[in-house]
Amino acid sequence: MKNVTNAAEAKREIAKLKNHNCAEDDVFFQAMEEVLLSILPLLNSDKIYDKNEKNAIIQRLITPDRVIKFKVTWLDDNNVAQVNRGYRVQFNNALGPYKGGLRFHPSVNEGILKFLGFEQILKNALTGLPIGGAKGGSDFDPKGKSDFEIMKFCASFMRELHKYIGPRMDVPAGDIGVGGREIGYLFGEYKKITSTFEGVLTGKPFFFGGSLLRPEATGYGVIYFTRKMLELEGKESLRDKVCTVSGSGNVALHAIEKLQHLGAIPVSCTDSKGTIYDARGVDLVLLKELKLTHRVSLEEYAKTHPESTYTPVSKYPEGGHAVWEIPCYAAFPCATQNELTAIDAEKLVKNGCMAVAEGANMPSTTEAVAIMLKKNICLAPGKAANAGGVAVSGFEMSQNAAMQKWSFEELDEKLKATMEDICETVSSTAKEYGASGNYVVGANIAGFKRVADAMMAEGV
Ligand code: NDP
Ligand code: 2IT
Repeated sequence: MKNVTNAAEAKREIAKLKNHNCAEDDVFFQAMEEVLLSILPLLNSDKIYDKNEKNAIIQRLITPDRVIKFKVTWLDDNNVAQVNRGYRVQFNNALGPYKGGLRFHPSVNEGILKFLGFEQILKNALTGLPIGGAKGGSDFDPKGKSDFEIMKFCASFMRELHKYIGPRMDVPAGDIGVGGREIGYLFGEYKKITSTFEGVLTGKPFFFGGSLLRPEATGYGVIYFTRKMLELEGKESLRDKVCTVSGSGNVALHAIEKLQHLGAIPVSCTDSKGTIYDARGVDLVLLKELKLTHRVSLEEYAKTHPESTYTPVSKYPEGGHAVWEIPCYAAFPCATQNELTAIDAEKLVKNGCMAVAEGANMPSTTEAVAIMLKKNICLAPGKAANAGGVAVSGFEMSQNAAMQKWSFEELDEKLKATMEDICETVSSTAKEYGASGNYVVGANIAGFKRVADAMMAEGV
């Protein structure tokens, strides 16, 4: 891709690329198109990134270093053989070892992992830590599986994955469907195969090499980022404000927790089956018990709190989501990609929402992003707002390498400083390139520059 200096040229180049990829790549193109279109102010003003044809920097950035695909076979509790697909997309290691989560969800395919790996390159660059970008996972569905089945699946997945990872090569972590339990089983198998106890995975349970604050890091980080963004944009703080959150997994639970610490009133959560709206504020103790201990549907929440409302997904008209209809000061999509559509964005605007901070990766559709930016909602893109998770993963790598354990308070201070630093960098970069207040442009340019500079310095 050469001489891309305007939107039409960028779109033409993307259309050409599409011919060489598969149908599963829709979300990958969505992520790539957002980045390429929003870095145009940089490409136009600093010709070394684009006009210097010798570098082919964009073409190199959007092509993964390698995509590893493998078969995962395991025996279920009835001793019946099961087969899944495993993947690791090692996208770019210009800044450091490949780093990024593993997702276990029936929807997982190569296109989704390419989109996530691509986003991870720029996100990891924004943290300022020496980590490259990757993502992996499987179409395995952990829901309804026994602990023993999860263990057998993880062991089988690692029997293949271990060949491609290492503390200086590629360091996976969690994502949807992969938490401390799964990381524990994956780590146990890696240790058995290689006879080494090393920081090859992050998000490990604390008592064998994990970092304090890693479970909380992504959710807390989103709120630290939002607090700083509201301050920089001269908006009112989150205190006493009604906020909506989607998801009820790792990111959502800790975003809700930090909102409560700051005196905000998070009133919602969702899962794949429905939405809870609890106007008095979410009962986080109950929610954690339902989701972390019992792993049951949110319908159970309404049984304990009949004054809350449960809206099943099936009862909601196509193209919109009940959670974004609730009037709020700030909204936090923390479940999955494309969960906030144009219809939802219009509702947020109509209800006077001031800020949207993405805890999930690419939760807003392209159309929703355009609407929110046009209507001056402060939009914190996922690659900046949710970078706290991978940042504390980076801190876990440091602790493992130095055989040390840092305190919760020390890590929390570092997380806060990292999120505020990312926010300031993103904001000042947007200003520098004539897009003041546009955090999407700021995040993409700031992340891209760091990676592109390293790639050029390292040669072709
Ligand atoms: P979890 O598996 O802990 O929770 C995921 C939540 O999202 C669950 O409530 C789940 O509902 C819901 N969800 C998942 N898929 C869908 C879907 N297709 N439709 C509707 N709801 C869905 O994952 P995390 O909290 O870790 O991840 C959430 C998001 O945050 C993802 O986009 C992830 O990539 C991103 N992220 C995660 C980080 C981390 O450190 N964990 C770091 C940065 C970003 P149900 O249980 O019913 O499936
Ligand atoms: O999307 C993400 O940043 C993650 N799932 C966390 C990655 C990591 O390596 O901690």
